Amino acid sequence: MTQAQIGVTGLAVMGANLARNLARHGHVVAVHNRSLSRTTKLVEEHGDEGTFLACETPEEFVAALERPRRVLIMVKAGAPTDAVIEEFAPLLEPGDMLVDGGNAHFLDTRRREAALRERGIHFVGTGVSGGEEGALLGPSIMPGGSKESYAALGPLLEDISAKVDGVPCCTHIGPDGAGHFVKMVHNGIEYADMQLIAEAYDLLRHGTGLDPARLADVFDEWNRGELSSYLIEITAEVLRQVDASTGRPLVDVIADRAEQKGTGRWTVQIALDLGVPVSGIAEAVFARSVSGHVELREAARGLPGPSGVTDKALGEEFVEDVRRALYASKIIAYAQGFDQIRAGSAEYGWDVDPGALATIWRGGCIIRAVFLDRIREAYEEETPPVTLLTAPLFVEALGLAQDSWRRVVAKAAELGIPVPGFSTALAYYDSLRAERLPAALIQGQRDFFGAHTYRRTDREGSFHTLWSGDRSEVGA
Ligand code: NBP
Repeated sequence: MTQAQIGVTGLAVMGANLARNLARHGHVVAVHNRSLSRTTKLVEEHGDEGTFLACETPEEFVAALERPRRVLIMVKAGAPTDAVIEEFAPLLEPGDMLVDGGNAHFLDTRRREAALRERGIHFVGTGVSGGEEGALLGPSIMPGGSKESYAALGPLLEDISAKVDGVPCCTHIGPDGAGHFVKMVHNGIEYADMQLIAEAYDLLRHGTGLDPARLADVFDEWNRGELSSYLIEITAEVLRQVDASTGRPLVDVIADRAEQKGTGRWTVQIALDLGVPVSGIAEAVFARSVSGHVELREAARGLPGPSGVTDKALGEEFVEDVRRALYASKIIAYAQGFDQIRAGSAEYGWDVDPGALATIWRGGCIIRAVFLDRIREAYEEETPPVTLLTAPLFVEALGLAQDSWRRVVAKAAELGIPVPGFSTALAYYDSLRAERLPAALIQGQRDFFGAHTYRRTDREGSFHTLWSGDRSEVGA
């Protein structure tokens, strides 16, 4: 009887497309779904793309797999994943692999991995990026879990992943929750990137009065340079789209309330726990929430602002300023995201290789961009930079962009156009390069009201000023 090299359970859009991708690459794939209709539909519609073994029950599904068994779970993240694990784990044997390709929280993945390890089962929390199309044609894949499981699973996953310059967009990220952690940060960076592009659009649309069709040309042009990326490419597509029912640009008809599924929020929550300033991602998450606060926005709509939002005097030079400001802000967002990955890796002992990560994000995923090659190069230097900002090629890029960046943020403030992403990126840049920060004053305030003590620049130790006494200083 033919045995399947891998099984996929959960055949909604992502699971079905991954199963098809595997089958199209010549792998025999066992397929299963809680409700049989999805299994039947997949085989009826795409059965000719490869060899699928359609299974009605978990028992039949497990029996169809060669050993060690590889089971890819593609169900809704959260309780459904636990339900599926509980259903399948008792049917598996030591050495088998349960791969969770859903968008799980990495702490859940750590919990599940530890519990299944006790039972001898490898649990492989795997980030998958690229949406439905990526799942079918080649996603970027970020598997965590044991090295042993990667040896058995990696070749299959590399096979179906996107390829850039012949290199698969899939690599072993690190133990337990590492894969889902980096996928979470990937999504956080995606939020920041999208927000920055949206701000660039807003500045050009409302600052200079360019219409969406003309702006589509601007983004197309940008897509031919250092900003070249999937997100810039689709921005041009969206801006060029005309609404069939009204004849207006589609972007003017879409309600301006951005939704979110939660991975951006997780990124920020975890960054707060790790003490990593990911202000670009945080502003992007908050900007989405501001957009959704309809009552607040309606209540505040009449508040005073500048008399006009359009400055017709702004021409091609401003367009170039915005392009440079976007590139500089993007460098900051990615630097912050990679910093969070470094902090997470240190906290959980994962030993994540940031250069390898930049390599597998070059294709397949939503943030795929030429820019990722620059990040890969930065980490390939003999002495990798502490922050991407100090990698020589980014020092040069930021140096070239910074005048434009400042002009754009100042102009946005003058015109009353909100640019939280651009502004926070510039503030982060200036904070890191500052000789002295006003944190010294904050330490003085803390010592004043709470005797929290402070350190001095000229001596070791902690000190306290007797604020309500004679204001002399004592050692703490
Ligand atoms: P959904 O997230 O919409 O999940 C639907 C699937 O989960 C169906 O197969 C459904 O079975 C199954 N399911 C549920 Br709901 N509860 C279950 C339970 N208790 N037991 C067994 N199966 C259960 O599917 P998706 O959009 O294909 O995404 C799958 C995973 O991939 C998610 O974790 C998602 O976050 C992640 N992801 C999605 C994307 C994307 O672009 N959509 C990208 C990357 C990752 P049923 O048919 O019987 O209801």
